[in-house]
Amino acid sequence: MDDGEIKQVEEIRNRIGSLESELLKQKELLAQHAQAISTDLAENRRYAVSAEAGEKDVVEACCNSLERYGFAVVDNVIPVEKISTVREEVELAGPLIEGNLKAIRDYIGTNGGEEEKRSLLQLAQKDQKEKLELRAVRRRHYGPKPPNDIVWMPEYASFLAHPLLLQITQRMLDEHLKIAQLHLRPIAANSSDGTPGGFGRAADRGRPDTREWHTDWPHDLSAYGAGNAQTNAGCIRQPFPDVPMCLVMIWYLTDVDEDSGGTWVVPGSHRDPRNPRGPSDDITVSAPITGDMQISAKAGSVFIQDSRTWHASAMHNTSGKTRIAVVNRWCPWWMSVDDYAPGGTLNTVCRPLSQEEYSTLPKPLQPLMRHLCPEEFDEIQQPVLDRAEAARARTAWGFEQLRRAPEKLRHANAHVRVPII
Ligand SMILES: O=C(O)CCC(=O)C(=O)O
Ligand SMILES: [Fe+2]
Repeated sequence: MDDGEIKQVEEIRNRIGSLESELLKQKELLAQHAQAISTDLAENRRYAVSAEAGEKDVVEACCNSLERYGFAVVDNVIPVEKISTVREEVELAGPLIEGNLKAIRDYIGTNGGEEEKRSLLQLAQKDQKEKLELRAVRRRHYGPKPPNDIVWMPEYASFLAHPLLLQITQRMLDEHLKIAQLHLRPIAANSSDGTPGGFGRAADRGRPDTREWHTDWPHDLSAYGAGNAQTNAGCIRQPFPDVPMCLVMIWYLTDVDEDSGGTWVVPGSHRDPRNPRGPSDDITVSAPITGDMQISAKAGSVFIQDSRTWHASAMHNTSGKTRIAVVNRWCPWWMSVDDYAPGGTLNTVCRPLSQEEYSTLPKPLQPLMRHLCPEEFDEIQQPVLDRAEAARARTAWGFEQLRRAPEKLRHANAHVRVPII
């Protein structure tokens, strides 16, 4: 490089630097309007679109909302005439799931480490003597787990792989998807004995001005098990890369708003480098944040959020009715959804399915849950295969050029320039 070119490069780099700091300044200015933007967003439900709006419009609106705010709602996913059937099924499933978990907990007891509990459950599953519902997991030598909650909810299963949700998730994440977790998330109503409604420990509940901010796996900083290697499921390190890695769906089966368990969110937080649980981020997890808002949606709607979005379950519910909801976490094939937490026999991560349970799932749901069935070979799925096939063909074409006219290769990539910033 001669002196002139060195100077030119420096000028361009300085210009890029000042554009970047100008961008930061404008973002800080925008943050001053967070409350107003958020109030407008909540009042006008600008994050929501009806499933009946037409496929292209729904997918477009939903992906735009996810990109800008970090969340979206698709209204009317479950047809009105089906909602009570699904809700009743989920209400019945709750005690079955909890009853099974309690029986497992009673069986393994509170003494001993995770390794002992794991071996105990391995034996229990083998002799099938105890009245415990347990299923083998895909990984060899790992302990069995309670079955995936979906086995108790066949009606709900018929909606889970809704074509609109599939399209939205495929566009945001990748074409081959896995449902990595699925669980119920009821929010209690105030009870007649005076126990306040809301999510969390009874002693912490009841106030509309408290929160339990967090982000979701794989962006859940405490990773379920925190400092315990047996139960830590892994967490992406801060600052999170600006890539959506998991979409969380909350299927509301009762109406939700400020009084009845609408999810709390901080719009735009999916792109903020801080985190409510971040040890160095100076945020109080239990306090409101300027610009926070609660989702409102009718039963049958699905709330979708980027796992990086700061959010919280409502710690109050004054509606007089339990909020009924099912949560699922959808990930691309490349997420390491079930590799860690060897002692996490009771966590909700990748609860397995027997082959029979898997084969009775609705056909469109099977590809999303195939990784949960140890007997199934979990192959890379079609659109991802097509991409690889296209890359193979392009590579072969390149070598074809080499064989045909190697002397022409010298300038073949002359148009390819990579900026070194
Ligand atoms: O209960 C809600 O509305 C939020 C649920 C939630 O944060 C979760 O399951 O990760
Ligand atoms: Fe969450």
